[in-house]
Amino acid sequence: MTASAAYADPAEQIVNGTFDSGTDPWWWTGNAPASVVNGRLCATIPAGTTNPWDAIIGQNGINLQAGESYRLAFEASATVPVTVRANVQLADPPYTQELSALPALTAQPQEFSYTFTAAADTTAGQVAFQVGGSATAWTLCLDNVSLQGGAPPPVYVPDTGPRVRVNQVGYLTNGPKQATVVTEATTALPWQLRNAAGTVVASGATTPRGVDPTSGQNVHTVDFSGYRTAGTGLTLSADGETSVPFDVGVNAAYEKLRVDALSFYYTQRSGIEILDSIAPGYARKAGHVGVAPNQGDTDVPCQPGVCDYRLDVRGGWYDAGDHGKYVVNGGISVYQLMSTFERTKLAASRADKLADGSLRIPEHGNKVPDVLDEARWELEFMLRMQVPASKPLAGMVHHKVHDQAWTGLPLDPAADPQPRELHPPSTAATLNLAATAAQGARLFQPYDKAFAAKLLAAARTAYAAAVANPAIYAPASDGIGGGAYDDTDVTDEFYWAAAELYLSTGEKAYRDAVVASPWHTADLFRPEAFDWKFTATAGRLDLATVPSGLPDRDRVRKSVVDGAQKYLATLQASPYGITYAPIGGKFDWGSNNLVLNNLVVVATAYDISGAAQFRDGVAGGMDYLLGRNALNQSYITGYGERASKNQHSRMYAHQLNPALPNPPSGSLAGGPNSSIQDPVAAKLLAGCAPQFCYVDDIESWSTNEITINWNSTLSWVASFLADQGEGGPAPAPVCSVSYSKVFDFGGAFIAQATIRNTSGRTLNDWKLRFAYTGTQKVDLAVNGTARQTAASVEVTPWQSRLRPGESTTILLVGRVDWGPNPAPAHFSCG
Ligand code: 9MR
Repeated sequence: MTASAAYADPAEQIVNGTFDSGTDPWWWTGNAPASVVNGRLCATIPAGTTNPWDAIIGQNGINLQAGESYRLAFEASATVPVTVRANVQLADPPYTQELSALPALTAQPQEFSYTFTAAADTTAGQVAFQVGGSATAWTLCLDNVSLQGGAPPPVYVPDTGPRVRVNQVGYLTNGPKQATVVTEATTALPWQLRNAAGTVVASGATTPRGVDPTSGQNVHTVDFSGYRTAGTGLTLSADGETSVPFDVGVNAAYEKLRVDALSFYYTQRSGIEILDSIAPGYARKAGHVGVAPNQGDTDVPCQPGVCDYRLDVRGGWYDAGDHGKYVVNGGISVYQLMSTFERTKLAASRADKLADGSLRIPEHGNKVPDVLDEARWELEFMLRMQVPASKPLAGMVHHKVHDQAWTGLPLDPAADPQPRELHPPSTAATLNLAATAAQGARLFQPYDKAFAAKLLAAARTAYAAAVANPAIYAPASDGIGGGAYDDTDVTDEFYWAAAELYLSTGEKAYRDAVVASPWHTADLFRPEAFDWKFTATAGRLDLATVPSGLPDRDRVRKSVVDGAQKYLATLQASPYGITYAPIGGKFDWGSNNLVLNNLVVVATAYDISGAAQFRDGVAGGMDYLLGRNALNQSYITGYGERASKNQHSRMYAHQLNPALPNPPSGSLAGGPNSSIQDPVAAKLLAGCAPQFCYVDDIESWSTNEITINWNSTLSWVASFLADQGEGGPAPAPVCSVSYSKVFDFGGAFIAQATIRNTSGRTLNDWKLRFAYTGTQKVDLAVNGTARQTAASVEVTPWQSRLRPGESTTILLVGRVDWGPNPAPAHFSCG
């Protein structure tokens, strides 16, 4: 029997040779942009290149076996007659050719086919149409590309480790403790929990849950919430399998994650040298500061025909694994960083953990909370993207700035030689600036009045410009050299921007816009609560939590609690504890971010209601991201035994160059994506059940990227969880406070706070603490002394001893710089 007779049906080695599922996994050189036209892949080939390989359309990852015979077939046409090369070769040096055919293309599509016998084994082969060397420009179209022969491409089987799936970091001592067992069994199985010494410390029976639709697996769940002893190195066993080790008592891990997830932004910064002393192992030169070979971002022209000016748009964060900077995605990201901070004023939380000096960033010692310093890095960039006053579309905001063509991996930002271009203004980008600059205005006021004023002015201008230009949409087609971030419905961005402007200014016009928006009363708690494209929920959450005079604020608050109930029900119905159940069942790009944003709603419901089920839901919801899933994968670098570490990035490209680092600890991978748009995922994961549509490979940009808007969600949730200690019943408040204004005129006010001791014990030498959410400043207290640092007020009452049930009243005399003067949202005594 000859080798080739071993395979009865010739195997197809090409993925998507018919272009029925778009262009992936095909690639092309930057000078030959390609797209699917009438079902064929058509590429514009430039004039004036020299060599055939100066313009290529190709597919990598081709397996070839020595001695096997193969047939390459395709249909091709060219708008000018041209002879090109059709090669089957190694994808990397020395590019050894197994076949190099010379098809003569004509305007009429023709079929070509060639056979050859492979001389060597490889898993890194390539089919390459080398189409450079023409004096004139022309268009190539390809269809039905096929390479048949050899063994069927190997079926990728992920290493999923033990079939008992746990949160690989561990569980809050007093929190919920759930695990999942993948098993054929249909009846309950015994489980055992062992401590590090191997002693069984708890046991019970699993609950069969049937076939889980997100994984296709038959699964059982284990609930060991009753075990409440802190420890490290515990394991859970069932059905003859033992989980990876984990801890009980993980508050410190969430404290670390809060800092790591937020410190991710420093190494993503553009326009500043990254110092090894701050981010060990991540030092690099400042990117895109106008030093060759960079071509920006200090003096960037528009795309041809878009504008006649140039802007200095240095700074900000690189969006993701690419070097693009997008106002739309920057908006939701900076919103969540500022919201992480604002929550410290609105709920029981540890403001000190986000204070000056808390993160790994350079701006220590300036008395500004580090999370706000980091947010400012992006806000300053977004301000620079606003169209100058004297220009057409003044006040609108350019959608994005990025490279003219896609660059390869790895690439240090400072070494990026591509021209940078400003893309047209969009209503969505303009409203992203309006929303976040308005939000920033109230938060920065206590630290930097001039910056706050600048933000507020920019927000007002942007909002007015968006009202005047309500339908300038960023098109989906604008995705060359950077992401499109396209959006053709900006009613949600209008709602969000109006909400932030109203909360910061209290002005009727913005309130009217909020109330008139259909989003104000809609049930916007969809299967995915929000993301960069759907931002109405961000407005809703802030209207629910930031104090204001909104007439129906109670209804708004209740809507958040009701929405959270839905995510909780989804989580409870999922044997993997997933909060996300998309309509149609397919997981979207960045599904981990959607899981987390749903948890933001659940966490906010806890802050509003104090109902423990919501806090437990957030803790339980994190289990999925930290390893309780079908792949036994922690999606956060540095957290858990089997954590993602090869996320798609030009900077953290250790997988491609061992001299480069992996992504920093606390980097969230985008996660399972049913559409597997990138070549690696398309090839390895075809036909995947949603949870299996993920691979920790640097080239899998559609399942495994890092992104500023994903880490912002992680930061928010990690910060919430870190504030929850080890779970369990929240400590009962020591006092109740009723706060009201007794005089309010022309910016001056007198407020009265009556504090009642609701604890069963006498308070001695106690203090009252709260934070203002507006621009209030207390000058003087009556019946006590008041000390205000930024927005935080600490009152030492003259009545230093307060018996159970006893009350005391303190008057606060102060003023507001601008904006409304709402009562603080949260008080604490002790
Ligand atoms: O996160 C974005 C996702 O929702 C979109 O479906 C996808 C395709 O448009 O783009 C994602 O954003 C990418 C952006 O376009 C470019 N930078 C990397 C982003 C994350 O993959």
